Amino acid sequence: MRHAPTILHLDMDAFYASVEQAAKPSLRGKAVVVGGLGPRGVVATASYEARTFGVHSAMPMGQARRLAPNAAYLVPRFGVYRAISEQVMALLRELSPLVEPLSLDEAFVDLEAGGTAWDEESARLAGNELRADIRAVTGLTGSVGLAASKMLAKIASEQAKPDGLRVIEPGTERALLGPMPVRTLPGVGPATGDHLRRAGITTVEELAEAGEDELVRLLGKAHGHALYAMALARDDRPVVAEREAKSVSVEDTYDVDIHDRLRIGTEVQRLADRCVGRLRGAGLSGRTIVLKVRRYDFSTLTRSETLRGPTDDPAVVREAAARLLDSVDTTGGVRLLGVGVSGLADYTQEDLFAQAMDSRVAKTPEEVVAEAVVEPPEPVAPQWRAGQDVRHAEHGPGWVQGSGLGRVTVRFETPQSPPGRVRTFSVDDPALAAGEPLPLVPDPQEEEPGPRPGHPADAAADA
Ligand code: TTP
Ligand code: MG
Ligand code: MG
Repeated sequence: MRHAPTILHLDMDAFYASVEQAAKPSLRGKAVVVGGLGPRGVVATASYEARTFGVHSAMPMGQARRLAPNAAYLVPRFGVYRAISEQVMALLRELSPLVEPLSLDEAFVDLEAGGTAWDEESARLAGNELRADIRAVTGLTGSVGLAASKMLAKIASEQAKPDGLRVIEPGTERALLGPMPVRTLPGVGPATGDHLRRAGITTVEELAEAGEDELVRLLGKAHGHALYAMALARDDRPVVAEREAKSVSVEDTYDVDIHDRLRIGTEVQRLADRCVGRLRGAGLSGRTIVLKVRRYDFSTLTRSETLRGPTDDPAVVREAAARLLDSVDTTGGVRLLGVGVSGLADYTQEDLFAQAMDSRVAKTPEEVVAEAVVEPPEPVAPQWRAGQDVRHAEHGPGWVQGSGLGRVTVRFETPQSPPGRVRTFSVDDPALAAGEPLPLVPDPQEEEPGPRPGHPADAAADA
């Protein structure tokens, strides 16, 4: 392990909610909840103001509304979050070629590999400059953790939240980790956490005290061994730049094509178990389960299913693989079967991007590599959804504050305007149309913000 805190972990603060507050001046300093607004919707995230009411990610939306009835409830605008994520990742890549994104709002950076930092002082400086740059470019805050390992850098950024920076000095790691829950460690998902709790192990200290042999007995060789090392704060995992490398899969080719459907099913279950073994051994969990089938005629199919959150649970992977197999025609026989998990995280997080689809699975285009995959039909969205960008022919840009009973309420404000006024229209008012998201930070090339005579975007102001 290195001796200087030169692994940086960045995580944006209340990411989706902060973006919405930056875009919508009337929501700044207010309780904001972003998530699925349908009957089975869940909270994606809540602003820090909303968290004081107890609202948090993954909570059913109904419960959030009871806890914080006056909060603003908004649908996610993924396109905007993705664009800001790219700006943040670009700033990270200026610090080092070794940047490992974990999600839209989060990444590891190896500062030493980039020559940006070599000791505590230079690391701290780089972290502070990064935070300032992120604020200047995106208008948002992020928290930075610095440590000598990935595991501790992530813990440090969590402790720095919100809008902070924390350094964990090499040598102090074990004392810090000891009292923390086992779920703090990478590779301890809900399933492993339950398993350990039943064995009476709830803290990292108890994990270390249990000893390596006991952990291997409880969790198997690879996983037990890896977890024991983590409990002692030994974490040598490198920061890995390629996301593509982040999948784990196993496959078998059969000498004789298998025709028996039951036998194919058993083989898939066996492969799923082996795949989870590899996954756990690497201290990983993943969201996307992939099934590969090569048929007697060498035609090869891939089917995938993306779960709501990363898993390291063999039962979950087995079930998903079995569901995928159901959709594959194997008459004629198969000569190769494979099971893989991608969309990996080195920790387990209830990730609920999928809730917007109101189903337990969601497929995103790049994850579905199959010929002839049948996409679920697009849900018929209500015309106006709270949080959505709109533009009115006369009043200009705004966002939907609410709709119902044939009316839609729009607040007319932009990221650079003061809090705006609300107006109500008929839902089919021809002057109202879906709008484009506006940049959170004004383009530095542009002059003072304000009406630009003759500029089409400001026609309303001129009128
Ligand atoms: P997080 O970084 O876990 O949370 P956060 O950025 O909202 O708040 P914090 O300051 O504690 O980091 O997740 C980043 C985004 O991912 C979050 O804004 C919304 C989305 N997300 C979900 O959609 N579902 C989830 O369960 C979680 C945890 C996050
Ligand atoms: Mg975050
Ligand atoms: Mg995050």
